[in-house]
Amino acid sequence: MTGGGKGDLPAAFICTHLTPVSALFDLPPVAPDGFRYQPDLVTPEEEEDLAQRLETLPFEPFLFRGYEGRRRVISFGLRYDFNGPGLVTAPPMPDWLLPVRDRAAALAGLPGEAFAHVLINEYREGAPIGWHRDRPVFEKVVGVSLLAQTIMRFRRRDGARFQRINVPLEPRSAYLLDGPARTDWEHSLPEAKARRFSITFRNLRG
Ligand SMILES: O=C(O)CCC(=O)C(=O)O
Repeated sequence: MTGGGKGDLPAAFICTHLTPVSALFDLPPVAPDGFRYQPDLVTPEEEEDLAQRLETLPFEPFLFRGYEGRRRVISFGLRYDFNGPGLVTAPPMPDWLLPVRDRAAALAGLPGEAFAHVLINEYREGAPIGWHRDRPVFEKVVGVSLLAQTIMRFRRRDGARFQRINVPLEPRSAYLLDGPARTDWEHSLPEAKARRFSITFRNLRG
């Protein structure tokens, strides 16, 4: 790394190593603690290639205890079944996902193989994801965004009110949910304005 100003630093470094401006001026935080953002985890060429491969997968509607969500999903490695058994075995991760998995794992400070589970979400226009925290059986989550921009909304109860933070997610970026961002805050996404895929990797809590 060259010794230039802050503009030379990768965004992920800035997020973790510099005092946020919000802390200096008593502004609301820009992201919950434990959230990390990495722009351009994949190149535009990789995004196109991944999107073409994802098109061919047999996505199914997300089912949650009799409720059918508008997003469609597919899992590899392990699958979390919300309709009874919980964690079950899923088909192995395809080879073409492994380079992205390894980069996602590096963002979480993990070896690639630690991400034993991937859930791929397909949001067609109008499909949201509601308020939730990921299942406690999982530890860290890294999500890779493809095709469309969205906003990750966070909320945390603060007495009778909610504290809220919105974080934009750009296509080809990745985010890490760890620490309080993972366990204290719920997250959701608004209805998609255009088709978006997210590739979300998770490791098992030790
Ligand atoms: O699409 C996203 O990036 C969010 C995915 C998510 O929250 C989940 O799969 O639980």
